[in-house]
Amino acid sequence: MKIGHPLIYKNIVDSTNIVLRKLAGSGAEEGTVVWAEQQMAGRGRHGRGWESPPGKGLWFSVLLRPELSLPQIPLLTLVSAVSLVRGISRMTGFAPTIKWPNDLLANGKKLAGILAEVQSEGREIKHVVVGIGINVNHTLSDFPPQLADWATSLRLMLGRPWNRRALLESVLEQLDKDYQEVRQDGFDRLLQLWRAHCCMLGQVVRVTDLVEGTLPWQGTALDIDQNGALILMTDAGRRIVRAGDVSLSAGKEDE
Ligand code: BT5
Repeated sequence: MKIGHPLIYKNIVDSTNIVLRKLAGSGAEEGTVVWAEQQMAGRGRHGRGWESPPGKGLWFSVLLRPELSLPQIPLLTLVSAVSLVRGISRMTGFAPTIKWPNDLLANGKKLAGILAEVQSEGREIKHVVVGIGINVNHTLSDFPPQLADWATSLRLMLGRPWNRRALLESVLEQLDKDYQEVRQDGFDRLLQLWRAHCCMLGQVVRVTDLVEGTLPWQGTALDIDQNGALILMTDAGRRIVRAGDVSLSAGKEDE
């Protein structure tokens, strides 16, 4: 298998994750990628939306059929984030930073997001769809007002537009290399790279735990564990956060 083979292009879809999940159900091969010009119902985590206007970004999904256990699935989000950083920086010379669990940031603003959705039967993983959105050629006025302060694009960061097809190829090549490495040798080396590119380890952060549904924790982001969960040191001791939203400026509302 090779990530990006086949590469299926669509003009308008609801969500590339939904299109690919349907294809996966009818036997699409591992590595299949669906790439769309525009998403009418682009999705973030936990029922949130993802703005996906035509001509501005890369909105695509990758089909994986990994031999992992369910608790390990979040590792695929972390590895994908590393691949995105490497694929983007190879083409543009600019390396975004990673914010646990699924964001790429540039100048503190959101440049890209990842949504991994798993289909399982009992403990058996049928497939994982890894959806990736990268803001490429947006100018400020291309973002809706509620995102203007929080989102950015490669063009805004680097002062020039980028060829989206070439960027897609660079990112898919890196995703393929990194996924093959993980399959052969495990996650260790890529998680070390994740730590090196992460912008929040050692910092005081505020984390809303989306599994526990408790009030936000404040604490120092120590590390990630072997399943990609965030290890946080709070006044009340160590917390392991499996799914959450991190706010970098502790005490301030920025999510
Ligand atoms: C994510 O969720 O960041 C996951 C985004 C995944 C998008 C890709 S595009 C291809 C594939 N098909 C899909 O339908 N989805 C995937 P989360 O961490 O929950 O962040 C969502 C939040 O980001 C929203 O509530 C907004 O505040 C913000 N947001 C929405 N669109 C954005 C954009 N284009 N750029 C930056 N921030 C955005």
